[in-house]
Amino acid sequence: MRVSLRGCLNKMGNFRAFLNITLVFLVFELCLVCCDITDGNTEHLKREHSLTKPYQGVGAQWDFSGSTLVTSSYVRLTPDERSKQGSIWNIVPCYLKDWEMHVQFKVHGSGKKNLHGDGIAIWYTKERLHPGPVFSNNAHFYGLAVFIDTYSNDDATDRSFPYISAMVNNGSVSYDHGKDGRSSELGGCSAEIRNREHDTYLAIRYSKGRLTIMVDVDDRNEWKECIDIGGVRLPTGYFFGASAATGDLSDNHDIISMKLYQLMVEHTPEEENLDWTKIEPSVSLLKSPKDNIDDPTGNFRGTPLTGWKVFLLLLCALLGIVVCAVVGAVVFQKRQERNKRFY
Ligand SMILES: *[C@@H]1O[C@H](CO)[C@@H](O)[C@H](O)[C@H]1NC(C)=O
Ligand SMILES: [Ca+2]
Repeated sequence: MRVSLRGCLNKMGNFRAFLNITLVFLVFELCLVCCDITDGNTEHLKREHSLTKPYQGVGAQWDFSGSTLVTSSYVRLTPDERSKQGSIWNIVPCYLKDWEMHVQFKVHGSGKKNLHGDGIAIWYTKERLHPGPVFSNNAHFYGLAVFIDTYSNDDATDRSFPYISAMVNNGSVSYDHGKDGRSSELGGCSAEIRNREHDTYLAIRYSKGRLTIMVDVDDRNEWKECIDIGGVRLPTGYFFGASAATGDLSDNHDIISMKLYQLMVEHTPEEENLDWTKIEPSVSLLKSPKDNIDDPTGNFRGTPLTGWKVFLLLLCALLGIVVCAVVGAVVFQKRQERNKRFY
């Protein structure tokens, strides 16, 4: 009798170990599934600020101006011809505090090395459809500009082109086209984006005062950091746009897509209560612009653990605990019953 009781208890022990392992796996799988949902990020895509193939019905959300030509597979800001200027502008102002813009683009043409230009600019500005000399847009702009500059206007330059750079302006500074904007740039990097067989991408992330620009131009499906600086202040209520220009030299400047994602980031109540539309575009440069990368005011590196993710993780944990409790209770009850039978 005693022996068989111990045998039974041993079996119960094995069964519990098995159950425990199963449970751990179950909870693990559950968390994986939960996490997958947010990693896809698709639920944060903001259609009203995005431009995607085949561009049907986007006329309600985007203005196309100048030489811009819309086909079903690309939006061509300029053809590979001299003295063309084209732009596209989102009609809907953006009131998101934290966002990430993914731009899929293609710059291509028949020009040989260094005989092509001028490039594309991506904008987040107060004004829209305001023509000027900076990649066909206004030089005294308010807001953020990211330049994909394919032609080196400054002969003395030591950097290799195409060159990607960023600038924040409050209307007081003029982009110096002759110097490729060097005096006003916040940072930049060279990127071989022209006449590539594969697609090229640029990502602009603005969150908690941190501006991060990443490129994916080598067809490896991974972002490479180009610019990452803190202390950047941009208001809400500005407009996204893209523009391009050709001069004596030219290229096809194509936008394939612009996708805006909302980033789920917590803000303090004080931050929430501010009127974000009143913010003056500025950058607090603690050191020289390029050394500004370790500014502690922004903490937005890598994949953020967004509010949504935290919620899902907590939900997973809670589900795990509930499942554990229920199974534990059932096992306990079964065991009590068996024990009763033996005594
Ligand atoms: C605009 O920027 C310039 C230079 O960065 C600065 O001197 C000026 O104070 C700014 N103006 C406002 C209104 O913030
Ligand atoms: Ca240039």
